[in-house]
Amino acid sequence: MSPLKLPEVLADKNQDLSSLILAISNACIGVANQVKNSALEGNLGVTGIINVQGETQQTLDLKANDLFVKICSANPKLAAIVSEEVEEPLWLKEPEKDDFILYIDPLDGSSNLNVDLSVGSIFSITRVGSSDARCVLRSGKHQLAAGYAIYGSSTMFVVSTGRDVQGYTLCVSSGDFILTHPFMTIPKSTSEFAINTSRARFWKSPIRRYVSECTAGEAGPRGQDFNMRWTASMVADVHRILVRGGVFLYPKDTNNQSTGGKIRLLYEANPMAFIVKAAAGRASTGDEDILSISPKSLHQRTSVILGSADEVNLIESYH
Ligand code: AFP
Repeated sequence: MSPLKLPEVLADKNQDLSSLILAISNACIGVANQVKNSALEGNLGVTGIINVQGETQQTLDLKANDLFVKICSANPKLAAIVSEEVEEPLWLKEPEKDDFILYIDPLDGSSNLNVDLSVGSIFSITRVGSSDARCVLRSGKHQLAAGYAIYGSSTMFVVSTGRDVQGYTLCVSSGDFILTHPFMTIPKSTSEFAINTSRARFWKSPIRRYVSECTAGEAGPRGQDFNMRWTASMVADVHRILVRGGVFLYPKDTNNQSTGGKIRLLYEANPMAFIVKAAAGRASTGDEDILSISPKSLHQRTSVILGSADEVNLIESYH
């Protein structure tokens, strides 16, 4: 049997949703090319513009955003796009029942670009709200589909419509996404964690306790040695967790308390929480399920602890 391609797997699903997912996958192929050619085309480096997050935009952040908008806005059922790079929602039409809203982080981990490390794109899709069609502040429970592309040693597109998670690898010669990682499942337990330890002095006691117990190794309370990885791209860290297990932590700490954390809720935490849950993992703030958070603002940030279920349960119990 020949290997399945993305359109074949989506063929028996909701046609409107499938065609939007296919448009997103095409945008990701375009972004993969932008990333690969960035040094040759003079696209490395910053624009000089500070985005709504107060962060310096990289040239490719904007180019990737423009590509998503160009390709996805041709979809007749897409009413609005919410992007990390744009302050307000981009309305494409008067929203109608059954239309979609697309949330994107067009290029996650873009500080990795100049050093040739993995970056990615993250997306989430909901329907427009039934009571207020122009309200894009929808909790993660309303997601119909979510996924990411990772631009690493290969380009992969990982997508979930809620029941399972399927991973496709871009075939460089044909330009097709081929199903290479069917039914991705996060192992329940792990001995690997991911956190930026340079922030240790800001951590609150539950995180301090968890990490110190892991680093105590076999002689400590966990009775086993742990490994640590941090790539500064959530896509790359979550992808590793989907493939071999682990836990990712970007907690609210005493330094980012006023903003609620670092990771953006609508286009980073929600889609990753949706995927992780569909892959048998868990995603929490430490105090509550990420998918239950009612967003108050478009670029809201949140605490994120996600990955192997046993570890997330343990960290939650420390809160
Ligand atoms: P960008 O999308 O602005 O590049 O941010 C990436 C990110 O939000 C997330 O992907 C990483 O896990 C995190 O930042 C890394 O943050 P630190 O640089 O604080 O470790």
